[in-house]
Amino acid sequence: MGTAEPQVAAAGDVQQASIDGFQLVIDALKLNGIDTIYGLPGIPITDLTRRAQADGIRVLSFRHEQNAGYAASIAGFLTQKPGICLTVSAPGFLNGLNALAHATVNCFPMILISGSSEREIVDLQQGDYEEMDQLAIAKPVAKAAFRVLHAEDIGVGIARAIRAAVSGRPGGVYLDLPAKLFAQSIDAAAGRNSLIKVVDPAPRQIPAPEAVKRALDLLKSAKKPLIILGKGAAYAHADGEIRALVEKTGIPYLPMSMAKGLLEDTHELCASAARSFVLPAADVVMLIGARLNWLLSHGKGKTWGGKGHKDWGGQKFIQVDISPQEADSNVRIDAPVVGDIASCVLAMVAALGPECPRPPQEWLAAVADKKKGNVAKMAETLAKNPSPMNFHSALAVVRDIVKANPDAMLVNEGANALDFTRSIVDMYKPRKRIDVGTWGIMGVGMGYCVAAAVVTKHQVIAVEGDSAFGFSGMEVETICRYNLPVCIVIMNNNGVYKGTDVNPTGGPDVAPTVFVKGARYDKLMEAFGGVGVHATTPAELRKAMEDAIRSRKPTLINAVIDETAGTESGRITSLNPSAKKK
Ligand code: ADP
Ligand code: TZD
Ligand code: MG
Repeated sequence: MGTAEPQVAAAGDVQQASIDGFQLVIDALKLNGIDTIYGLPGIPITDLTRRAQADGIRVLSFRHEQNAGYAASIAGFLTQKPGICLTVSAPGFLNGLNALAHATVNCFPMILISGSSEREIVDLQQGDYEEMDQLAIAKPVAKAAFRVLHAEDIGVGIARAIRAAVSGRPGGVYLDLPAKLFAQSIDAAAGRNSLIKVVDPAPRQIPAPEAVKRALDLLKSAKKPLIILGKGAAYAHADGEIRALVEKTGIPYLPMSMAKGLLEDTHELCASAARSFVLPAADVVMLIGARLNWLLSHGKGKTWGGKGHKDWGGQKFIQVDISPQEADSNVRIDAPVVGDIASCVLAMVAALGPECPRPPQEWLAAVADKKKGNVAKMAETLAKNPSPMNFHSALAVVRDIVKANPDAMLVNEGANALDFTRSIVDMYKPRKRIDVGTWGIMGVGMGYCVAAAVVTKHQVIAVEGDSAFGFSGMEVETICRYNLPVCIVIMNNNGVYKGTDVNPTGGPDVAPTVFVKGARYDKLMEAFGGVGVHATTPAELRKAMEDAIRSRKPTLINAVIDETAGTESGRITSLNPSAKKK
């Protein structure tokens, strides 16, 4: 093992070339254009990582499988090809499983490939090395799950995994490869012939003309129309079509977090700064690649102008989505348009015709007015320079840096560190902002940084809460090892939400939300040869970020933030049961 050449076995007098399971897996991935694996080696996949690297696949090794998995999931989002995460059995598999679930929940195409132990021992529960029925455990959180037992089925297994990950609504797929499979050898010609190059894995899905007409009739009847763009719209790479729809109709739009930059946040029709005005005021809302889940208050309640917690606000909804089951999941969808976003939006733009009616002037003026007021208020707050630095004064710097570097990828996680960044830092290009996603999950940070740098080759800027960073912090070694152009800014407020809680008993343990005061995360970066900077003022932060971008060196800036500055749970305090009672 360990060589890429097919082994030569004697069969009577005839010399027959054979190929093993390792090689078939590598060849099947390469045949389908997979050029990168995010993983962590060990039994039984160590040789798979070595031989994949020897065969020209980029194999990126992480310090924990969860981070490799998050990297794979976001690579899938950015490229529309399944991101591959490779792990060992039981514990490695379980570490990767979180990311697999995350990919499924966020509609990102990803394949978790895990080695597994011997089937006959696992199934009789006889206590194999790292014994676990991984396939059964993966199923509930995966879009699909497959196991391959015979080398001649590797081609089919990988083809099915790829198709399941990227077709229709994308998601996470689990592929179980038992240890014995890798060592199986079969005839080389037959083996190569068994591989499948997947044709058109994510076929266009053209919407029904009557669905398009129904949607446009409703849209044209609106007095206060609104478009909401979600990360499905960002994923679809239909940037030109979406811009054409917005600009042709002249309808104000609201980007969800990862749809920011699909059109530049400074676009005159962007209603982000008037969110709490447009949601309850709108009469017809067109959702494009966005679900009416908790992030949109389920399409009802006070956010939408409903009287009570669960009351309908009176809006009519159009929903453009690839999943035919998404409509009516929370409120009535009056006009579902099922298809891929590029085809749907293209069909709508074509059907609008040349003289498309514009929304009433009063609506546009009301939105513009609200925006102006809120933008002015924010500008006032951002202009302040308090000591110690707070989220606003630090993020005013990040905002300028991103504006000057619109191609940079922005990774963002935390609570206050997330919410303030989302509202303060404008994005100018599609798919540049990647964050905690549908679950509001902490721990995606460093995995996302690695994948974003590797996939896009652009500068990566990560704005991290100090708690959020801790979930994947050890991957700074990975970032240094691969010498990636990543600049991590830690909004260090000494804890979860803030650093000021006290232990009510007066005992020696600090409160559960509080960390070591004045921690020097910058030193962590220096341990691996990266650049560490301790920044206590906006000027120091600005210089450090500019240096990082100029040098493209792995950099970690410990930005000291006023420990009283945050609020409990950031913007979602209302979801916190105890806070709600108060
Ligand atoms: P957000 O969190 O930004 O609101 P969601 O993740 O809730 O976005 O919604 C994304 C939606 O986009 C999902 O319902 C998914 O089915 C849909 N989607 C993903 N890719 C496509 C595509 N290529 N075409 C159409 N819909 C898509
Ligand atoms: N664990 C996981 C995996 N995801 C989570 N979202 C949480 C725990 C709970 N949680 C949040 O929702 S935000 C957060 C936690 C632990 C951290 C907030 O602290 P921070 O950000 O330092 O990252 P701020 O700026 O101090 O608010
Ligand atoms: Mg914090």
